[in-house]
Amino acid sequence: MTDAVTNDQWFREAVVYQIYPRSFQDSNGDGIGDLRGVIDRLDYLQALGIDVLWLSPIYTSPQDDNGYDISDYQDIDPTFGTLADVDELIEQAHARGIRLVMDLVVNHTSDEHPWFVESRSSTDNPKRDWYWWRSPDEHGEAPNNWESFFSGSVWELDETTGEYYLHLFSRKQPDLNWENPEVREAVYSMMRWWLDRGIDGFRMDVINMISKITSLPEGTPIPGNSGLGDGTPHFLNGPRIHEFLQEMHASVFEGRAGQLLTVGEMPGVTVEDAILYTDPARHEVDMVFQFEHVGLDHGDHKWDRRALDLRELKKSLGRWQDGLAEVGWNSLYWNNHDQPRAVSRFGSDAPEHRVASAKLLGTVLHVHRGTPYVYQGEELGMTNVPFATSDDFSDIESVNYYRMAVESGSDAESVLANLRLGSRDNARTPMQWDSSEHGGFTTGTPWFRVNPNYTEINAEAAVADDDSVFHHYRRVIELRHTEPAVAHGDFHMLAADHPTLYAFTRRHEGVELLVVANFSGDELSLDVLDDVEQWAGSTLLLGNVGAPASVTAPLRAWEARVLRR
Ligand code: ISL
Ligand code: CA
Repeated sequence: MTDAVTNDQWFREAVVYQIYPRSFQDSNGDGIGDLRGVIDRLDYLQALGIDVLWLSPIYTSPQDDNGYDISDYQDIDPTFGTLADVDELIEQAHARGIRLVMDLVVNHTSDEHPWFVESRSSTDNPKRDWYWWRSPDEHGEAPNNWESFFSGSVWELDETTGEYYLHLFSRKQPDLNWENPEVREAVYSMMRWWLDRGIDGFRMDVINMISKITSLPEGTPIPGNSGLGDGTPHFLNGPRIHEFLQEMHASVFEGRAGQLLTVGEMPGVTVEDAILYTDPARHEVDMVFQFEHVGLDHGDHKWDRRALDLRELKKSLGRWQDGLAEVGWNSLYWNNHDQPRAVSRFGSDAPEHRVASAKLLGTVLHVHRGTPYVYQGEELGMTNVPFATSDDFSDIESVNYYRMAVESGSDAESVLANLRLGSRDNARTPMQWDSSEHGGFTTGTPWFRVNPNYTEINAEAAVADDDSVFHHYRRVIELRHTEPAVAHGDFHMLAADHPTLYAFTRRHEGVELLVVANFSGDELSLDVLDDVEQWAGSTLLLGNVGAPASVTAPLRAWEARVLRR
């Protein structure tokens, strides 16, 4: 830790690794990853050099949305293990210098959570107001036209009382009513309980959706979408969101010893919002996940995919770098459990380019200013999956989209093509550990088929090969720990209008770094940079395709270099 970092900004030098427990490592042969499996792989994570582990939800859950539908926040789903396993994981992680961050899913619960079971039981139940109940409109229909993130209306009619409840996600994920102070205190007290148990913070699921405009106004109609509308302006970054986050901070985090981490997952967040959310003086969250760069290859809807223009990507990420340069802090990610695989999306998964482009992506991302996140398998260059038919998909979002799109007359083949590119299932196939059956993920039948390329792309092979994507990630993570300019330097984008060159500098206390990366399979001269000859005598800190003829030589296919002077 350098002097430049105050204790509560420790995360500027940290790298986070995300585990999707269901797909990481099965330890008991039931085909589903579990906590014991995570414990067994901690040495692997330590070798990679990461500082923080973020676990996707492991709480008791009917698994309608793979654990993002929680029916008991203070217990572990038997699929994953027990509270004793979590205690052991905390201890074993801490023993290796790794902090543990848990997923916090409190915009909604499961419909099987006792709070909701009570709430739906009658209109005068004390927990009725813990969720969003509304009478049918004057035509006996849903209270408004909002479309759910998982297709269809956000409203579900409940027979018990003849009223509708709101669910922004699946009908098994009813939204909690944060207007009710009892709800908020119940959540804060649960969070304190987890911190007391020894965890080091939370990744907060869709946390910028908890404050809604309480009149729930109609959304703007979505063309061709059977009467549904876009409700997001009425619940993203809503009127009381900053108040709620500050209250949470005061009630849960204030005065706690230790180095905690809070990251808010915030679809639709702007740079201006993010400055407010992450300004340390405002005591809200340490950083946010923003979605701008992962929306650039979407059309009007997530499922209309279009080609990514590198200039757009640089413009977007560059604007976030500039916007949070003085106040606040960025999260940096290409991948998570909701996104297709980075190498297939931003790089090239063609056999001749996969390794180089996966390393290039790691290099570019990790040398930005912000805290980088590695999603399981990204450090191996794991790719998208060759899904054949609609039966090959598992995720509720993909399954619902396919059904509704085909029902409403879309061509099944083009729907499938969109799914192959955009489905969250691309990220959710099991981790590829070795070349044995099912990639070493399980000795039983895996809950989800392993990507057939596991025989070639797997951790065992990568760890044994010093030239692998794994060792490149290890080196770039190490760079954040050893080269202060990576964690603390300023950021300056170069050649913003170039279609294939990603180039920027970082400066810190008399040191300057230059990152140059060729997002193409063609050779690329660096002459397009104004003062490239000034870098001729600089040191090559990191490269990805073997020694170049000189530090300023033309970049080969998917080559990336980090220079220092
Ligand atoms: O992947 C998405 C759908 O296109 C995103 O909109 C995603 O649903 C959104 O980022 C919120 O994600 C989080 O909350 C969801 C859960 O399904 C995701 O896995 C989680 O990361 C509901 O809890
Ligand atoms: Ca298991």
